Amino acid sequence: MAKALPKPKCKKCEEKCGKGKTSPEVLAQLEAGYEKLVDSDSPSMLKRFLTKEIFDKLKYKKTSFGSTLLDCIQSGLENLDSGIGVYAADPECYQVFSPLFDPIIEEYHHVKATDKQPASDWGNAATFGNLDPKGEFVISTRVRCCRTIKGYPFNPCMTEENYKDIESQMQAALKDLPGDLAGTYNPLTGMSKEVQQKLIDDHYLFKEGDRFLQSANACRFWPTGRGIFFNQAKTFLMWICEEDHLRIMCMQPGGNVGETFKRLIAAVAEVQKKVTFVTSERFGFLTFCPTNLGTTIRASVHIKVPKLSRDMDKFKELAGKFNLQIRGTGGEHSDSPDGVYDLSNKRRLGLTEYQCLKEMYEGITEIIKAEKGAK
Ligand code: ADP
Ligand code: DAR
Repeated sequence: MAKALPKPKCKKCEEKCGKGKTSPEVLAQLEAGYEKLVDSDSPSMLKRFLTKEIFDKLKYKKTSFGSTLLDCIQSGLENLDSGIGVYAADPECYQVFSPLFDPIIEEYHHVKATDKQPASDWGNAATFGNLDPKGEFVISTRVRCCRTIKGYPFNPCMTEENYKDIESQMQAALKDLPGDLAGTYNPLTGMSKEVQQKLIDDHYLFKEGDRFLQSANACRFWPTGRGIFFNQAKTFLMWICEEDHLRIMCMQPGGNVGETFKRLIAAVAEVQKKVTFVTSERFGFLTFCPTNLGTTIRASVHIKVPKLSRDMDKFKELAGKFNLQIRGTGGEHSDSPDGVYDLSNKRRLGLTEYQCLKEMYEGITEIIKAEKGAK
């Protein structure tokens, strides 16, 4: 596991950091929320894996940051339509609340709790060509990864100072990047609503007000410390302090996965010269959400599959066969009005960066074959 980060100075966390049991107020919220969850038909992994035995075992526990079980599950308690329903409120949560996190991680990433994350291996990006040279199906390609910066807790335990410090550290780190990586940092503070909405509509910027993140206390002090860096061509972008401290991504029109991935490899190599990331032997790169642990890579295409998407149950089954996840084109929890879908690798832990890309590349190749052959 990563070395314990310095204790946070935020008031909220200091209140919680007090020794001794979880406060009566938190316990009452936990009991009431858990009862509602058990009585619900929530599809979340939280509902499936938080048995009464595990709940009773974890409800009094606290991390050295003062995070409680409630801090980890309140998003899933408040949003019963969650798919997962849990976040690690700080890096220690994966250990302190492992009876809940471990089965979720094992099922989501198809790994065993005893597995160790393989060493980073980005492989040779040139192995991947263009998925759709004729441009019949693939509209655009994006590859992203997440990073936690050493010395800072996760969103729910961050102070306003923490947000400002990360933002200024990254502004300095992103100045004078070489070649086509050079670009500008655009803080959300002071950004006009029109500019912000255009960046969101063009799929560059994260949405605001995600209810799952809000319930997880990941949006405090908004928009302080939040922003987006992009190069001139907007083929290399970085989100600062959205769900994770950093989201590093490359994207471009068309299906040239190799080119997109090659640029991301170069971008990560430049950033890591200036910023120290938090990693763990078991989980690789640590992230706020357990679905992003390990390589943290999500490689996606926006793809036109009008025939396959006529029968969504069959489409989901086919995508699942290749460990692909289907999303709407407006990002997570969005739908697809026009038969265009966001297809990406689902697994990120227990395999290397190269293997994530390979799983996506081979899966999308099969999806295109199936779309061509569909009636
Ligand atoms: P994340 O990949 O970090 O989980 P989301 O799924 O929320 O982020 O997507 C964030 C934004 O990235 C959304 O606007 C989404 O449309 C855009 N996006 C994701 N994949 C692609 C892609 N292949 N082409 C274009 N935009 C994409
Ligand atoms: N709201 C969470 C999201 C799960 C994965 N996506 C992330 N981390 N952005 C859910 O349980 O649906």
